[in-house]
Amino acid sequence: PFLQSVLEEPDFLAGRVTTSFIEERPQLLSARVPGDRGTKLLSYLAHQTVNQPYGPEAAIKHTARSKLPAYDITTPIPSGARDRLLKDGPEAFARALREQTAVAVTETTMRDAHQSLLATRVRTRDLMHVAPYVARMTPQLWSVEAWGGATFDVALRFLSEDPWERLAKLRGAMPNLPIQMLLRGRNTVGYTPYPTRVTDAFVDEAARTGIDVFRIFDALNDVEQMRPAIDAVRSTGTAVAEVALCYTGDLTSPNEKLYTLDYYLGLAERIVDAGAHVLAIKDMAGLLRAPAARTLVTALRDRFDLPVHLHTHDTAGGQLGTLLAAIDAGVDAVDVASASMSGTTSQPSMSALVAATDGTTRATGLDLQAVGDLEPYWEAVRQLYKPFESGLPSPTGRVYHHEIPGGQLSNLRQQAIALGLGHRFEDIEDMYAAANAILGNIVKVTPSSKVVGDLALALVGADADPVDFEENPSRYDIPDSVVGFLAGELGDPPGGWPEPFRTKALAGRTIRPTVTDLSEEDEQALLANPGRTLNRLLFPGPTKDFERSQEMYYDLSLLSTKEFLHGLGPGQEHEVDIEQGKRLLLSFQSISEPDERGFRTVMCLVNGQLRPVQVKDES
Ligand code: PYR
Repeated sequence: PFLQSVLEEPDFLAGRVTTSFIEERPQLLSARVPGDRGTKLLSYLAHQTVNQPYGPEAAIKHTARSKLPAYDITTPIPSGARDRLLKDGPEAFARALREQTAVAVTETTMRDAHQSLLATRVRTRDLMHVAPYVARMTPQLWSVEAWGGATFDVALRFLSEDPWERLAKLRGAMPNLPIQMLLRGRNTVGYTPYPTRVTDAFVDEAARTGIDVFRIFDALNDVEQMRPAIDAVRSTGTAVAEVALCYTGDLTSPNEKLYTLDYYLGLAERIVDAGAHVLAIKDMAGLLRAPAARTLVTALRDRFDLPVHLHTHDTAGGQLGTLLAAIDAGVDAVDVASASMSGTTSQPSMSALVAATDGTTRATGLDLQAVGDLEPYWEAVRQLYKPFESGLPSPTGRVYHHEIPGGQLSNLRQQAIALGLGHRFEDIEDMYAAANAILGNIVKVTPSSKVVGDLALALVGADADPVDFEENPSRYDIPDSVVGFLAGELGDPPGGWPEPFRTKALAGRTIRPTVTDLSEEDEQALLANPGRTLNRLLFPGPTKDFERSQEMYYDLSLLSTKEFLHGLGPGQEHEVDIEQGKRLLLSFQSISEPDERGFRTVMCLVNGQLRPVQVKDES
């Protein structure tokens, strides 16, 4: 590569070569780096090619990009809700939402839809290909939910991507649309509480990088657990604090004793007092039936002057009905996903919502044709990520019994399969309901849902009788998350603690201490490099894995998703734009039999030059 760079040097080509030629051109010596980058990427690709961790690639003839709409994205971006937010500020922006007639729409495909259908695996480049189209073809959106929730740790853990870079890129591509994130209160984007200082730094950095709307919730509906996040968002002065009440149970049922209308109104009052700009109903499992939506939305809007934003999952298949009932009752905004990424554990379909409200006073303003034109791209993206499909082929009414949130239902199936319990999934669903009852009929959403799920898997795995477990918990291994929950790590559950079970279960167990302060070194690091430091503070292990992957394989986000998942296809030449104007052509010629240590030699070609790469066969 060094020789090649010299041969391409303009002065060299023009014959202007002196003895100080190299000293004056240090870049020629660092020109070894592109070669290294190519080899690093090749090592990864060769590994995927040999080991096929995601199985053989689907025989798809087209690329996802070929399914992008026929729309000229060099045209100027129309103005949108973000322009109004920047001009008017969060209070007036929220007030305008409450005053508008059209039902406002949040598009969740870039976050919750793929979190709930494809194990959160959609990569930044697949979001970035469509983002300029979303900005131009659906400028009427109130917001695009594109960050937070599980996307943060999945980026570090499985995609070798820095979540902050994703946000910055999306911000650049959709300057007219508010980007919304899901923030788990004190748990930020993690699974246990972090010090308030971490929440503050996280919110600041997220707002600075591109978040306009923070949807904040707490997994036990404990307002105190959300307060630091609400304060942090309010003190940005520019971002919207949308605060959620998590919906569970069935408020229209005469048998509902805990999660009643009074419960939700009391909770909403505390949320409003805490300083919310927008009130969200977060129906994470899709339990909010149409009549309950009507009752709840009407009551919330009668009692408070904040706008109400409804989020649901279509697990049982009927949630468009819930959205329409809520719209009739005056709900101000709703969440939907592109039709090809909607339904079952995801949100209801955007096309269906637009079609159902067009011609009414509450029409969304979105163009049904434009919304439909974006669907083939997402359908093609979904094909690419087929290895991560949840395995839930159809709606399920069993959700009204087990109450498993959409995002978890798909995950739990995969966890069950990994534990060899895939064939007993219905037992796990039943045990989840039993575990919830034992833990005190709690709100179930990340991370409290993980607590219930961990317990259900442990009990089914141990063939335990839930009645015996409840009576004699000291005789059982209890997952750490469950012990932490019972110790109060996540806050206090709405129905109080289940006694005497709790005391019996905690007796003699080690409780992990909660960290409330940061070290002086971490404080300094937060000032110097907030994004990188937050990655480390929130997810030390995955951040290390991410950094190691960057060292070993360079920047994997440069690879197309087909290459990233399946490696190099036989007889195919892959183009990788390693930097502006620098393209590598990669292919492989042959793969040897494994040697005595189990290594295969993959004969690769980089821009026509042969490069043998050794790969351990792990298959
Ligand atoms: C999350 O916390 O990621 C959810 O989607 C609830």
